[in-house]
Amino acid sequence: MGHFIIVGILVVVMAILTYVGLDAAGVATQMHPIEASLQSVSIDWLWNWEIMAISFLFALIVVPMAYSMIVFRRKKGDPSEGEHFEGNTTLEIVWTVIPLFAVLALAYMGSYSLGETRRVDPNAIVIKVKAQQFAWTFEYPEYGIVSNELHLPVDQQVVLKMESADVIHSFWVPEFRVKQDIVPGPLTDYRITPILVGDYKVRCAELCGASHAYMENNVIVDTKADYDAWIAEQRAIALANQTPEGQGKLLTVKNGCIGCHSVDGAKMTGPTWLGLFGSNAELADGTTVVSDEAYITESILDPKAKEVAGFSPTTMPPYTLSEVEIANIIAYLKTLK
Ligand code: HEC
Ligand SMILES: [Cu+2]
Repeated sequence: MGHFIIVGILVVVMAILTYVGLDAAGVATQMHPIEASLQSVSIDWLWNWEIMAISFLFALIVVPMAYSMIVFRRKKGDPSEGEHFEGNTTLEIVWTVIPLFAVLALAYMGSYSLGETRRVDPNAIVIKVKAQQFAWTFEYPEYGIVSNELHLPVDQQVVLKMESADVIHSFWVPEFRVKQDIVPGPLTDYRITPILVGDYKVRCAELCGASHAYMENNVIVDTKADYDAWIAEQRAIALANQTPEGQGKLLTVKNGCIGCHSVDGAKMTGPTWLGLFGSNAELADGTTVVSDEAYITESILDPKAKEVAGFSPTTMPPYTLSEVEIANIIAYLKTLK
């Protein structure tokens, strides 16, 4: 009996030390970024319980093993065999029933946490998310707004209706914890209830091609007042954008062009659009061509036709846009001087 008491105490001490050690190493709690959504709270709760269970199970295995090896090791000059056992029914029942309850408890906690992260609020705001190589686009159908920044009001559930234009992408804001793949074809629902005002980033968590690493956009959790102000501002912009230039600009956001092209002279995956119209484009074969309507139209419909020096023509996908849409984009490009 004495051995059991000693081992029992050692297991408890070891379990606590393991947990404290894991925590100090950042595994238990500090490993996570801040909790910025309601969903992250139940996920972190489950995580923490699992780290505690792991610490205890580790102690439960390692302590009796080490204790037996030290305390019951063979004495000097004792050549006898160990005692022979023919099974122990009590022990077998105990080590079947206890793990059974442990697994059931974990299953319950897992389902509970999953249920919490999927809890549906009927008043959730609907926002459409489009993922494509290599940009995110956010549409607020209620207001006719399209944006490449995702603004969310704090303490209000939003349901993101997500779709992919090409390959598999994955929506991931680490501070929100929950992550959701976006597969071409079906619309995928994803619910978040932000609880902390701040600036975050969504990044694509599914390797989706050459510029996958740049597929990140700003996610801003606003106070209710700031959110309303942003919506009003964006609606005003959307109204002003009824012009061809405005429509063209919107198209470059909607189609993800600005994921590869800057409008301020910065070099990204593709050439900048600043001063593009009317300039001489230097091609990889050493010739130059004037960037007029015909050249730009060709560049959009068939990017491989002419290769701009210093860029790979294979990175830009060919687009099927109507004549009017292309005219609008060109009208917008003309404004970028
Ligand atoms: C995946 C990145 C990517 C996306 C998305 C993209 N482009 Fe490009 N674009 C490029 C690259 C790289 C080049 C240069 C190589 C070439 O000539 O094809 C280029 C070239 C161009 C050119 C010729 C530029 C010059 O300097 O001569 C135009 C015009 C253009 N793109 C317009 C668009 C439009 C409009 C869209 C959206 C409808 C778009 N691009 C989307 C990568 C991209
Ligand atoms: Cu992606």
